Amino acid sequence: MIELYKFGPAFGLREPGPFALKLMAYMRLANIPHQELIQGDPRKAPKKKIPYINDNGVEIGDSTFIIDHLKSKFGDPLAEGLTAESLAIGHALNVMLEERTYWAGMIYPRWVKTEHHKMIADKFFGEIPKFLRMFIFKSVAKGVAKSANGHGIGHHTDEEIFQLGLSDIKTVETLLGKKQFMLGPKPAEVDATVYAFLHGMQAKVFPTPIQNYITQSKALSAYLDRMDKTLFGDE
Ligand SMILES: N[C@@H](CCC(=O)N[C@@H](CS)C(=O)NCC(=O)O)C(=O)O
Repeated sequence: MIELYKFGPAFGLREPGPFALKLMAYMRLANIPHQELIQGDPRKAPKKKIPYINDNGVEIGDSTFIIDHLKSKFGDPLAEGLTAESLAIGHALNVMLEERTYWAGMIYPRWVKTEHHKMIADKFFGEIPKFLRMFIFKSVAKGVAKSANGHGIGHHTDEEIFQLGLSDIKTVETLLGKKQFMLGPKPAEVDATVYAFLHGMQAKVFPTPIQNYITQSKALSAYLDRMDKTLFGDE
């Protein structure tokens, strides 16, 4: 049985790591039998990031390469009936959410802004004694802020960052239109990504203009509910 390593539920989210949630969603949509296990330490992962899988003793990191591996083994049922153009739209959406929206809507409000640091530290670093916890957390958060500067997003103002993220979310909303799922009446691979990132950004515990937009949008909220039911039923 394939083992999927994730952080595990936190902050009222099914999974706080959007890439792990994307993979959980993909494996459910593609009906791939697997077991989900908790791994809170990304240093143990083959690419030093969560998620990763262990498939019969072979560890694979990075959600995109993991999905490529799963497709080579189980086929690509989620692409059935879709045109090359639809798949290209899915690909573009994937890259937008993973490479930009993620920074504006998740990394920046959770790690760079300081208002939620204590809560995150208590949740993720709860095993570290209290007197050391904030010290260690701050040094990790400093590293993340440095990555945000390396990415470029960290150099923008608060207003500019949320403006970028909001334009991405509005693009998702426009492309969804009145459809049930992003590319039509059935969920496709891109729905795993869209669901995972929207789910993470709508978290009440991290209020942002993006979080507010998603929760106020009837279409996006209904989409999230529909995806959640499809993936988890009444779980
Ligand atoms: N490209 C990777 C990104 C994974 C990723 O960024 N994971 C984050 C959590 S959302 C992580 O493990 N961060 C911990 C770290 O960098 O130490 C994928 O698609 O799996």
